[in-house]
Amino acid sequence: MELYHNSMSVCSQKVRLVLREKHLRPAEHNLNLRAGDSTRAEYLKLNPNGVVPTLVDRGAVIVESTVICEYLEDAYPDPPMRPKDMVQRAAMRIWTQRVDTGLHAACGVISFAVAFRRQLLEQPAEAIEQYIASKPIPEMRENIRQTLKLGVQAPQVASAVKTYDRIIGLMADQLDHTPWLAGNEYSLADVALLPYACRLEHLAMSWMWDHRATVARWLERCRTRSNYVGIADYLDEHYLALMRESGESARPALEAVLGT
Ligand SMILES: N[C@@H](CCC(=O)N[C@@H](CS)C(=O)NCC(=O)O)C(=O)O
Repeated sequence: MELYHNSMSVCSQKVRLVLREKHLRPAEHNLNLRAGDSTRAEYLKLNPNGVVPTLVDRGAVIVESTVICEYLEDAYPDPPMRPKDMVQRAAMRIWTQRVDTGLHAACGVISFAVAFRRQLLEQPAEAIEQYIASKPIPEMRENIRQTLKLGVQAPQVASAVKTYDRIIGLMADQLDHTPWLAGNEYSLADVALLPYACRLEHLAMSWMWDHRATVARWLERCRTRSNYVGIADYLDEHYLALMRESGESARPALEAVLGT
């Protein structure tokens, strides 16, 4: 089994949480996204969107982190990470869908506008253009262009912060009643949301759940599980410092979006 991933990428963290839960240790290819590793011709043959993660197992290439997690659950069902109860299983899939249809894009916009744009702005104009042009997904190119120019004042940022806030609100509504997002069992729903909560924490944005205590407690519960090494063992101090510092300076603008 081989995993193409990146240390701090949220989608890679999600897959590594599942791998560690199931005690699977694939050969790892840690791609440097800033150096363009994910858009090189060889890698595009595996993942035409030029993104991580990609799993190769028994000769099969699997892309899309949610699909990879479900594949791992089917192929390596022990320990189970889907609730036994059909209704809770449906609830689990609503959570993973929320990530795929809104939260992931919101996370990308916020992370780039607040922190990662600073890395790109250090590059010469030609290298910046080359980096943007190498992205196969048009929406990604447009978001990078806008947030590079306008930072947290880009229109995409306000809507991304609102998306995040709405989903954290939904998490709190659920976690007020059950310990885990899909009900009483830890599942792929918790795995799907955890990297996105950690990302906000790294960006010094945990103020978003200051008034939602059950979300903070859920996060602590997730962190005490042994599979959390799928995130913890890959944290990069340099990135963490950049995210924390830029998140602290962006806080007033981000809070203003929510009127707090
Ligand atoms: N829907 C995809 C999204 C993958 C994605 O956007 N991955 C990001 C990292 S989390 C990436 O590779 N971005 C390329 C870049 O930042 O250059 C999935 O869930 O696998």
